[in-house]
Formats: sequence, C-alpha cells, structure tokens
Amino acid sequence: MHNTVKKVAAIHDLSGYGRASLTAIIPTLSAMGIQVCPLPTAILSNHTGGFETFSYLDLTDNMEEYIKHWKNIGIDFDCIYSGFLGSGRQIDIVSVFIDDFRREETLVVIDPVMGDGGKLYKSFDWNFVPLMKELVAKADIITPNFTEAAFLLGYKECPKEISREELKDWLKRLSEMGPETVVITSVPDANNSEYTNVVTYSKKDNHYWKLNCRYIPAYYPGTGDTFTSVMIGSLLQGENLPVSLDKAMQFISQCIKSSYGYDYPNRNGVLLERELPFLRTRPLISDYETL
Ligand code: PXL
Repeated sequence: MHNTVKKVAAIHDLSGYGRASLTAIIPTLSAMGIQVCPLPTAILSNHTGGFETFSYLDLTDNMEEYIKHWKNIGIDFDCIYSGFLGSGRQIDIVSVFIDDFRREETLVVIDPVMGDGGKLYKSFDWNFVPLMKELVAKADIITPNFTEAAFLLGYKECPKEISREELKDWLKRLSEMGPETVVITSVPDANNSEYTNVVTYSKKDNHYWKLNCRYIPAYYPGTGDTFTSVMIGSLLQGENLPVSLDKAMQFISQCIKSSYGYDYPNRNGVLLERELPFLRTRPLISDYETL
C-alpha cells in the first residue's frame, strides 16, 4: 500500500519564538496532513522582526553533512520549499539540493525573502539579489512580495503603485527568469487603496489571475511563511493554483483579523494555534478573477 502522506523538505531557519519560518511552516503544513522534513539553515532564539536582540547559530557548515545522510536514507520529496537564506553559500547549497533531490513531479517553491515595504531587510545587501535570482531560475513557483519582485527585476526602488499592464509585464518577466508560476503578494491596487492584492501568472496556460484582499493595517512577522505553506499544502492536496491562493489568502486574513482585536505586540506573530483547525476544512471559494 502506498504511503499517502506527502513530504516537504523545508529549508528555513528555526526561530524559537515569534511564529516565523519553521515554527509557522511545520504546524501549518502538518495541520493540512503534510509531513514537514526541516533542513534548518540557522537557529535563532527568536526572529528578527521587531525583537532588538537574538542569539544566532549559523548551521551552514552542518547542512551538507545533514543532506548527505538524507541521501543515504534515500528519502524523496513531493516538494522542496526554501525561504529566508542567510548567505551566498546557503544559496549554493540549496541549488545543489534541488539538483540532487528533484524528481519530475517534485514541486520546487522558492520564497525569495529579501525585503518588504520597499526596503531590503537589514541582514541583506544588494550583492545578495543576483544570487537569489539564480536560485529563482530553478523554481517551479516563486512567491516574492511586491518589494522583492521589484528587486528581482533589477529595480532598487519599489513603486508605490503599478498599472495592470505593467504588473502583467512584471509577472511575465519574472517567469522568463525560469519559474513556471510567479505569485506576487502585497501588490497595491491601482484603483482602490483599500486593497493589496495577490497576482499570479502561469506560463503553461498563459493565464494571469488576481485575488483581491482588503488591506488590514497590521504587520505580523511570519505571515508570508504561513501564506506560502497553505498554498503548498493545498496544491499538494490536488487543488488548482487560484483556489490554493484563495485558501492561503483567506486563512491569513482570518489569522490577522482574529489576532488584531487582542492587545499584544505584533512581533509575537498571529495567534496561529487558534486558527489551525480551520485548515482542515475546505473554505468556500471567495474571490478570484482574471487579471
Ligand atoms: O520569514 C520571516 C522570517 C524568517 N526568519 C527570520 C526572520 C523573519 C522575519 O522577521 O527574522 C530569522
């Protein structure tokens, strides 16, 4: 009898507090019935989004040895998913990992974490962007936010708004870098400032989709990791791309709305544990349309 539980190799840091990276990804995918096999890039006491201090243990030197044992065991993965990477060397290791572990049906998802709100994160400089561009070329799906999309395209500044035609051009140009599917999150809506949208382009069927999301004025670290995890979980369950993105967006909106009403520091992350049971159900499809 076939093992029906799908496996994801999750290449991210482990931040012990704050519900980002692996501490968001593992519970989210597990709740969706997917096995997560973490390949940790670093161990931090807590994520860096809003906490002034943190301990940091770089695991780059351990990664190759770790991967060697995975090869010896002979594991294969239904999905390889990488996010926050700390150095050019880690990018090289992930690149070789993809070459070694990818099978024809493996889904390779790269979240090119580099910045947000028009700025690079503090731990990155501009030399990192071309390295990330090389990794992105190997992905089936990339999930940059609006800022990261601009940086991948070679802009050093991110526009405040973008027309529909320009956005389609961005999606197409990003897909020409290699990925079959491009998903851009946190895109300002040119016609309605109350919305930040998710847009996507799929090369194979040459289709552009747009999902409208009402802007919520609160930023919680780690929501990008949860968003991409829900998308992956749903795709591995056999749903199509727009439905998977719709589910991811609904889930994140629900997490933010159910957290926002409580008075606690945003850096602690959304109250994920309260919402995880909802991932067990298939929500009603709410909103997606052709871009
Ligand atoms: O994806 C969010 C994230 C991941 N890893 C680290 C972080 C953050 C967000 O702040 O600090 C270390």
